[in-house]
Amino acid sequence: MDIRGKRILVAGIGKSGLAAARFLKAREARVTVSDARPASRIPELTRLLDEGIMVETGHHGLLTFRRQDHIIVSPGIPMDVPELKQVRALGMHIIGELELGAEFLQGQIIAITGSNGKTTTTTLVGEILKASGLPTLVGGNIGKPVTDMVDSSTPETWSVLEVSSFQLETIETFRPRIAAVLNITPDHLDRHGSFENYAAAKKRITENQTPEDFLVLNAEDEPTKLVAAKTKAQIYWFSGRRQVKRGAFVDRDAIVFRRAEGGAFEAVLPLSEITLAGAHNVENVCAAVAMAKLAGVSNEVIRSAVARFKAVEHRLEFTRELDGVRYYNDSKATNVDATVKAIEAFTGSIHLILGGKDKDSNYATMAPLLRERVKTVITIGTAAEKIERQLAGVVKIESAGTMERAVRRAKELAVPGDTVLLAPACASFDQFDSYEHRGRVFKELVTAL
Ligand code: UMA
Repeated sequence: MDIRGKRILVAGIGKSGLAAARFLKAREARVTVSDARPASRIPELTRLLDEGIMVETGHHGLLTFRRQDHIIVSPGIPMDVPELKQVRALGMHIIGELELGAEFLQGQIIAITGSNGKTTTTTLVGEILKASGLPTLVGGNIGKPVTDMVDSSTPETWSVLEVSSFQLETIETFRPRIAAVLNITPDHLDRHGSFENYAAAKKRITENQTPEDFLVLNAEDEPTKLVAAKTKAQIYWFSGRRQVKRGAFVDRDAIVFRRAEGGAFEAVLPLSEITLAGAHNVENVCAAVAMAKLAGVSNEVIRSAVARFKAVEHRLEFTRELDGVRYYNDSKATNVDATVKAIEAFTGSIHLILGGKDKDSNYATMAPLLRERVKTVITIGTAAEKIERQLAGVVKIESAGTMERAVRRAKELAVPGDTVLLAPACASFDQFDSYEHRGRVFKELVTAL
């Protein structure tokens, strides 16, 4: 994309917007940023103006949008915002921050998407590649905008990117050398409108791949398997349960890799060396093994990097044991499927903190599992009423409202041997800045008990 001297609007002044605006300014574009938040809630405002970036706050102005050569959208802004819809109808060039950054990244890209497990898998692949000595950068939806990675990249770099459905909605040429879809389960239905639209956005990860590229797919997840029909890339599978034609899978008590259909298995690592809890994490490790093998990493390096790898913060993170009760922070469980996976990681006696901002989710699907393994559901946030309605009669439910009350109540209810689990199945934005903020508050409250 031609940047120098162009009028470019960046919509949204969050992490992505700030990074994109500065990236464009450094390349001599005439940059404007536009954010629906009022000026008083944008701490970076004065600094942006000092840097020569024009700022629009409090609304998105149609005129501002129309005056541009290009528009860069932050992932959190839906394409059906009226101003974007209108300029799109006029044929204006609109891309996301991921597309912009990826166009300028040097080296090769590994891109990982999925409803759950993205962050753990992305981090793990990054650790394995680093351990093998390859120049590696890790970023994307994980919290580091891609435009922020460009200056550190070289032709030898492997950039391991976590990519979300929001980011994939606004790609054009994004082409990973290795792409992976871990799973597709209902999430963000409030934004995408339907499961089909959400799955379609995820599938776009492979739309520019060629036969030289690789696509790693979950053999156990039906919606993910359908992506195979959409690709020109070479498909490798992963499975935590059975043999796959080619790819990484669990064979008795080890993860093995088979490079070619009908070929021999190579033992990569014993399951006993995986420190992460839960069957879903065995799947994540299988996916990471497949990607690392395709990037050319040796079995020894993969094995030792996996053995060293500890849970990422806020993903089934062990927080504390107090009076025989174990507390876990899975604040990243922002949808029903992630919460199901978190519950499945324990055998029973769980006090589960559920709730936050609803995303059009159906909590009733958890009923059988809750009956089997959960002693109490403690609700928080604006979704509480819906959760209580959908789960009435399934399990004992207590309404706590806030995290503080929820943690206190969980401590009162739990007896030695029980588990207190924050796995809220909702977004955090009704009470917190982010799921990280929510997880930190939970951990502080638990530590203070
Ligand atoms: N805004 C507007 N107009 C709107 C809506 C929002 O101006 O109509 C403004 C907001 O006022 C705010 C800004 O846009 O100032 C926020 O932009 P954003 O929501 O895109 O947030 P960023 O801070 O740029 O963070 C984004 C990702 N956020 C989302 O996709 C919602 C981060 O993923 C990501 O780490 C970051 O870019 C860097 O790449 C977070 C996330 O929740 C972790 N992702 C979802 C998920 O994982 O489920 C997809």
